[in-house]
Amino acid sequence: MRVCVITDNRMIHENFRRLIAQPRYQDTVFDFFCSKNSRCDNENLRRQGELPEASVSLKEAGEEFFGRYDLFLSLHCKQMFPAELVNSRRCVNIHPGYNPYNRGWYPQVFSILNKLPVGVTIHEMDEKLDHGPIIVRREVPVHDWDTSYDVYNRIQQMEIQLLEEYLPVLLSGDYQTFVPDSPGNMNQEKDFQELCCLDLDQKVTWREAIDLLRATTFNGYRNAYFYDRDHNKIYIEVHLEH
Ligand code: 0FX
Repeated sequence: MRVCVITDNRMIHENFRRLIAQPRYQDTVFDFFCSKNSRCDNENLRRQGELPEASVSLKEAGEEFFGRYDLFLSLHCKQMFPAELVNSRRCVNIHPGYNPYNRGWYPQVFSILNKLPVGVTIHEMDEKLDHGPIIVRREVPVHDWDTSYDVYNRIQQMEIQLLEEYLPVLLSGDYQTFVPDSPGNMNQEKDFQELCCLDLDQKVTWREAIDLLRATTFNGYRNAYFYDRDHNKIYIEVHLEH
């Protein structure tokens, strides 16, 4: 069996490589790719070996490429899978969210704000974003003192755990799926950008203000900001202690 793995996330990439090194997967061939598109500036990470060396643009790749594989695995792949691919081959996505809630960009950010469940979903892919029959989904808790970073770390641990548990059946196809009752909701990158721009004159409760700050606090990223009187951009994050 030959599997095409596409990933743009170093943590999942590293852990998945470790997982498939187990003897039980030695008869399966895994080919790794990262995305080749404008969203991904993967050059440095590829050079350092943190992302796959080979890259692929699924929009440009045709039947010749698709036909090489029995299964496609999207492990945080930042490109849409084309209709011709999802409709002709088994394509499975692992998504850092609890479908169908807050599909799309940075689910934990939006779950901190709208209180919809968050977690991990492994699902078969269709033409819509983070959509398709669910193989397994598992929720992670969100505490009042969590930032986006805290919840994301919890989600990533859960992703590794679910991949360990489910990889054998993902390969064999021996699983049941279900379709959730509602299409849920979806967020895009621009929704996140809008959240980050704070309006100092907006009237909100303390609860809303703290939620917005913790939803945009993520170690290593400067997200939320406002403009001071001299039109300087001032970044802001929050520190919470339990
Ligand atoms: O790989 P990933 O964790 O996930 C994203 C989407 O959220 C997901 O729905 C999609 N299936 C996948 C292909 O791409 O994204 P990331 O590694 O770019 O970001 C991880 C976290 O970092 C994100 O949840 C929030 C935080 N972050 C990221 C950026 C780029 C920020 O707080 N600010 C940022 O500017």
